[in-house]
Amino acid sequence: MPPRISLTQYLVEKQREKGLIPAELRLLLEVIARACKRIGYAVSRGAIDGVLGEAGSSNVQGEAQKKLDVIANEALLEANEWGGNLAAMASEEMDHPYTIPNRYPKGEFLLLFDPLDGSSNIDVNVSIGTIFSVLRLPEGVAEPQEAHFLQPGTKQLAAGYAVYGPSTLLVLTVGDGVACFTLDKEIGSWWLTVERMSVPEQTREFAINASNARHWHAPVKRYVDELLAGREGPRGVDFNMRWVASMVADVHRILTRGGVFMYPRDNREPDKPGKLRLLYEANPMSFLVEQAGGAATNGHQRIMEIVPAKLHERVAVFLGSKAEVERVTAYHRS
Ligand code: P6P
Repeated sequence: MPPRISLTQYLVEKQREKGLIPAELRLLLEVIARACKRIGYAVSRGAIDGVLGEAGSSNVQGEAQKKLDVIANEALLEANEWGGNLAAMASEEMDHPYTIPNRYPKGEFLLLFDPLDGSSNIDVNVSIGTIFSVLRLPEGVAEPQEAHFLQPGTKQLAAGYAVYGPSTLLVLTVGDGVACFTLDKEIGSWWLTVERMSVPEQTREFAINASNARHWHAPVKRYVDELLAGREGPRGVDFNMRWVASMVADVHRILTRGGVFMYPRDNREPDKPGKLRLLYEANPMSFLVEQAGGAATNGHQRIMEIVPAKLHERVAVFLGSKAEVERVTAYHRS
């Protein structure tokens, strides 16, 4: 058995051989990975440590926070505030960006995260995860403001997620493909277990919350109806459906074996562009999927080219196997 490569070695090699990431970014990614270990441990303790259930508070989205949402958010803040790599952080769980306290040095990066995605699955023991995205603070900015986070996804330096499932995995891109690391809980190391994840261009599997079907716009209804018609319909083959309701789990399945993930805007709230957040859910996942050979649009354009107007902006999401994303996007144009 060849020696396993650790996350640290993988990042040092990206830094040294490809000059892809400066040492400060490598250090930041290692701190994030360490925080994810801590979050995964808290998640695994569940009822034993009394961390299930509601926190009794709500977040900027007006959603009731779970205790573990708050624990995960605090774990990422505490792990990242002192290292000197970051200028500020933004989280689904905080109304406004968190500026690094003056007692610590500020760095050149901005970190955005959904500390615990899929919270509705926490209390029923279904996989959940942490999603993160790294941007560079614009040149010459001394005091980071919300506006400095409003960069298109193409500006991301790195993105990834941890999935707390049967295994605890870390999936990461720094712009040179997508790697998957598995946590060895005995010694606390992240071992490289998939060097280059790849999304098959074709798929027979789709993911959408079908309970919203009566609210979908026509292009989505046409696309999904054709999938449901299977071999008797225009597609001529049968399709399978999965919906975990944890974006991290659904995206990991797609990065592993292909598929198309959809969370479209619909008529429930016509003014709402979608449910998922652009900056710390759709953009990092789009970066990963594109780096793995897939595609990601909002039905009309590449998600990573959208210039955000607000920190907690929402967006429609169609991502995964390129042939299917291109088809459902084409239906929006016709
Ligand atoms: P629904 C979890 O709350 C989340 O933000 C994503 O992780 C997931 O894909 C989606 O919402 C599930 O939404 O409406 O099916 O519960």
